[in-house]
Amino acid sequence: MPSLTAADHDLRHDWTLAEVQALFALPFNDLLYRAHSVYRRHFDPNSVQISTLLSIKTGACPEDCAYCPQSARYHTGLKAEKLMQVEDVVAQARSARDSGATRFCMGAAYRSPRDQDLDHIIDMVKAVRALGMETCATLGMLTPQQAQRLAEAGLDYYNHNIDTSEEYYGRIISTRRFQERLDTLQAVRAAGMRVCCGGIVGMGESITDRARMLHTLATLSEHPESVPVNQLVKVPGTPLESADPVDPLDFVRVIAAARILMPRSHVRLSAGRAQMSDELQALAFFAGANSIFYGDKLLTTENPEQDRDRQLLARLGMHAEAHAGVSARRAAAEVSNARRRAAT
Ligand code: SAM
Ligand code: DTB
Ligand code: SF4
Repeated sequence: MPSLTAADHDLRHDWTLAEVQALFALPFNDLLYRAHSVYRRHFDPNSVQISTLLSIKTGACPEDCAYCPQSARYHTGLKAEKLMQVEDVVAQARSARDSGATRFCMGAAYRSPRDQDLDHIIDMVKAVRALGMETCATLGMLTPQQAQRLAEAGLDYYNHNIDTSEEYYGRIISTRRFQERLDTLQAVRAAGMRVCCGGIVGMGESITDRARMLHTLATLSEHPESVPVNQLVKVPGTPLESADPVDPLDFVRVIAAARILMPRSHVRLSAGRAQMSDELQALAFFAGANSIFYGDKLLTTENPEQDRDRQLLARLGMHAEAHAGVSARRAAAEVSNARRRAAT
């Protein structure tokens, strides 16, 4: 019988909460050393997966998520917009592809989509896929039938975040239960789509809450293929507008712990990068983050400008990860363009 390698031993689904808490209690350098060692056994540490987001339906959401500028309950000055036309979405996806993104993520401010909206979104998924990009959508809660329809349309990933620990969830959202998030994740898996699921750091949660959130993800029977770690973007008008800032080193600890717990997943350094220094982002990449949102906007808030990101990746000697449908040649050309721009 072939013997198991260290990489095989890294992958576990039976983590205890005490083990996860012990990771958070490690001295920073010990945690980073361990995370980076795991990272190198599973990935090229100089490669980063690049996604671009588009808000296809903005604002007027009936949910009360305390972090979210799109909830109808808060006065954030955001202009609500109806579901976009398919051709406008395709034009944005093409431009994201031409800038180097390999995955296009369509976000809608729904509690759950209506079936007639889903018809329209399915047309978007098919059209974006036809551009040779991976597709992702985040539309709120899905029924098993809706998940099945999206999977049949060719949707590659579904994003649905648990956001925080089950224990802290009620402090952030009162209009749905944590278990409902898990039910949708189950429906997405059963339909055969890949899962993108993570959370937010900086909502006043304790370190134990962060450990519990990662413990929930790392003990799913299959780890999410993509784990976005968002730093709260404090939007004026939301209940969390004045939340205490996160210690940047504590943010990196969450990335490192996610890397160790889910070694084969892409860990995304997600929202909040516009508020981070290049050095902090570099540390997050060292700790095992290997995916970013690229483009000047997230859904409704700012992301770093594309030029700043190109320069950062070039300074770090990092390159865009190609996916099967996108030629490695185009990704390489993108990196050499970025290097050229950074040098000028
Ligand atoms: N309505 C759908 C839902 O809630 O699943 C999809 C869109 S929602 C905007 C997607 C995710 O964005 C949320 O689950 C949350 O993790 C993240 N998010 C929203 N507002 C944020 C903020 N101000 N800072 C950081 N992350 C945020
Ligand atoms: C995720 O975890 N973060 C993204 C994406 N998945 C959908 C959204 C971040 C939103 C930040 C606030 C905004 O721009 O509205
Ligand atoms: Fe609505 Fe999603 Fe924002 Fe919650 S996070 S208010 S469900 S758009």
